[in-house]
Amino acid sequence: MHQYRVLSGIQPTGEPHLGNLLGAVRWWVTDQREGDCFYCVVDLHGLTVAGDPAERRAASITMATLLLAAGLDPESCTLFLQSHVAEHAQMAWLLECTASFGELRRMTQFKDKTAKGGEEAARVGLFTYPCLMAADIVLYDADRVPVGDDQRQHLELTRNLAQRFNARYGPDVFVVPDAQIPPPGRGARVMNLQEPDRKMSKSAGSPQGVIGLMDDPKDIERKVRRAVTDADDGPDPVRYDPAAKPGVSSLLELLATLEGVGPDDVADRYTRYGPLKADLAAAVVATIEPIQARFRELEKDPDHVRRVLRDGADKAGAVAAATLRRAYDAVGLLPPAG
Ligand code: AQP
Repeated sequence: MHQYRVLSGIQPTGEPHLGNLLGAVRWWVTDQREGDCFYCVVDLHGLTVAGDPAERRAASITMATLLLAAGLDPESCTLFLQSHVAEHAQMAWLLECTASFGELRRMTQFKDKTAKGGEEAARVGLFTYPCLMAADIVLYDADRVPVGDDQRQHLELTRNLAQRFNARYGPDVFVVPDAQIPPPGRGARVMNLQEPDRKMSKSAGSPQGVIGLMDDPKDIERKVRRAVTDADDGPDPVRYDPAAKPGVSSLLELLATLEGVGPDDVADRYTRYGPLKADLAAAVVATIEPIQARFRELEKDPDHVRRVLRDGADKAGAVAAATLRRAYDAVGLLPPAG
């Protein structure tokens, strides 16, 4: 019997990066041994931005393959594609009718993602996407949601929506989930190596500062070697001081996260940037290379990955259907005659 229920997801938009791995996916791998875990490639979320249909299809399979390569075991967790379980979109509507326009307007990710193109051109789905994310979570009665720090606000919204719904329609309709965010400096917010004030992202920021999980080891070494550091002040420039030295501090956080120690402990071992960068590059390559090797094996058999997703959707769909029916009954939607 599992102690707790987990739900988390990742968008198949762009190439996943070290931030996705350290902020979320590696926790998924750990949790699958103890929790009843549902992991979802959230392809519907990907529709909030433009994309080519053929590329979308390929990206979904690639992302699922990569998650298996990173260590998800279909015997220990349920891996599925969001669009294979129709209840996600249906539940999202209930939550759009629970959320207020004002609170969605306050979501910083919407503001960030519309900053460049403007609100006029933004898809409505980009605005309502936090309700779909909340639907993903409540459908599975998830107690825990392992995510990076950038999702903190969306998780808070999910909790508010679940509590509001329960207050209106019955105390036990939804489980109110907790965000499971890595501790600060331990992968919660991996920064872009070229822009240490901005998180590493699939879609924004300097590509030279993003370490992709499929990057060639030589590229990883180059990106780490060229990572922005701070002015070389004094005899011991390698200090952990995120406010005054954001560049070197984010490198220290990365190496610390990979080694499972504190950033100050890592800083104590170095007096110059060069050796720190060399060790960091080696640690990143050592983490990513086995994932890439498994990916190359798994991608030879895409039918296997599709079967994993089909079986996952069967299992996820049964749970989701029961929760949706419970929510429909609670709000007063008449069931079809039996
Ligand atoms: N830089 C990061 N550090 C730590 N965790 C991160 N995550 C994302 N970036 C970092 C976490 O990865 C999970 C999956 O993210 P997502 O695919 O849902 O997309 P996102 O959060 O919007 O991240 P991206 O990479 O910036 O994607 P795009 O560009 O597609 O929007 C989440 O748990 C997230 O917190």
